[in-house]
Amino acid sequence: LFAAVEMAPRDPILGLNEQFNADTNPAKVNLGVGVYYDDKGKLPLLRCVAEAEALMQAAAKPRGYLPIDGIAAYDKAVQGLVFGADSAVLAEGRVATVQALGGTGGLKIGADFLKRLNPNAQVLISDPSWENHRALFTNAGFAVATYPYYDAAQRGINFEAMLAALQAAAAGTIVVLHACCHNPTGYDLSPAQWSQVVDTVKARGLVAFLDMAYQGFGEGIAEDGAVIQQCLAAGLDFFVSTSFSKSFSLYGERVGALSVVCGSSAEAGKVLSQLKIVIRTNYSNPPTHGAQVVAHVLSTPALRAMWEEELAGMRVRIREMRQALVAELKAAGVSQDLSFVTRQKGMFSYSGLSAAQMQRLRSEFGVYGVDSGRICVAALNSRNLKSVAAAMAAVIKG
Ligand code: PLP
Ligand code: TYF
Repeated sequence: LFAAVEMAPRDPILGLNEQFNADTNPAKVNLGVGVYYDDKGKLPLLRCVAEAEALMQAAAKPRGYLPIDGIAAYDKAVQGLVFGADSAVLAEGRVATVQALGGTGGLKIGADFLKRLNPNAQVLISDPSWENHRALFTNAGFAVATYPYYDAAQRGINFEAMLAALQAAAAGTIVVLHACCHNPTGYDLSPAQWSQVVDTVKARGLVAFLDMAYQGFGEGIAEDGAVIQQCLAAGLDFFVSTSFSKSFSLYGERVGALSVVCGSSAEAGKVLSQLKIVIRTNYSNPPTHGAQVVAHVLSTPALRAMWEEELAGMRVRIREMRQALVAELKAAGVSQDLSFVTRQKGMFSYSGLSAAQMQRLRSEFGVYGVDSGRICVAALNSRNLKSVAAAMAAVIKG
């Protein structure tokens, strides 16, 4: 039966983890996968999460099946966070939100629904993008192409080319956009650039699918979600996937959501019924624990304030690491201007290093980043910073 099965390629990023784990270099540093570690190099358990769990434990409940679309209080809390609690679109009942298995699950439910809705649409993702975007929409049955994004020479975004590609896209084209903290480059659009993108999406009849996996890691919760307000103001129907993996440090709990903004509450009701079919025929209904934690934190003022503070702490620490990395590289004798690292947002930095340089970092120094030059700044800390900077300086200087 399985004689003809071929070995599938490893995930380029998760595969790096296996290589890292096998490396016996005691000085090894993992800057590959996008995970936030604290200054001690530990994966944090947020205090707001621990407190919510303690409260839940004290009032432990039996575990029945959840509704297909998840915990109602969770979906409502997600809507409040993403769209603003007193947003008109919520009062009008125009948003269909379902609990999902992480941000990936939200993307997948959206992709499967879109495939039923508009099977011949093309999907455009940024060049480059999170590799799973391509894989996920391809597996959902779509033809996936890219719109220009990263401009290596400018150390930024080739915005004119991006906009031109969107202007040339056929009506109905699904455009996957990183709402904030672009993965992998770290370069985000300015509010004025977003406004042009939103206008183009509207004028050309494109379908915006916003992937929000890092809300709160860029400038702040509201700032990072500002593009959502622009889409609402433009009157678009659009998709938003939400991930709490990073912002709650709940990676393994698989907590996320999909929200679909519709033209009316009647439409939202019908869309929700379709999303439920996608869910039912894939995994029936979602798990309880992580969503209960997040719902609890978001809807309890004291825990919510604690979360916002802890999230701000992560954001500020990453920023400090960006500045410190630039300073250390300079101190290590790198003469080129690397200040672009501090203009980037979120967990990642496109360092500009070549694949050969990234491979040297791994083999000679035990510093693991992605061959594209992407490093996870959120894995730098005051202990490993100097050795990482020294290794990077060595390969940059040749
Ligand atoms: N989208 C982007 C851009 C990501 O970087 C990630 C990272 O994991 C995800 C989605 C998926 O998030 P999750 O782990 O919650 O599925
Ligand atoms: O880009 C990253 O590192 C994170 C984590 O298939 C990740 O988004 C990477 C690859 C993958 C799933 C998650």
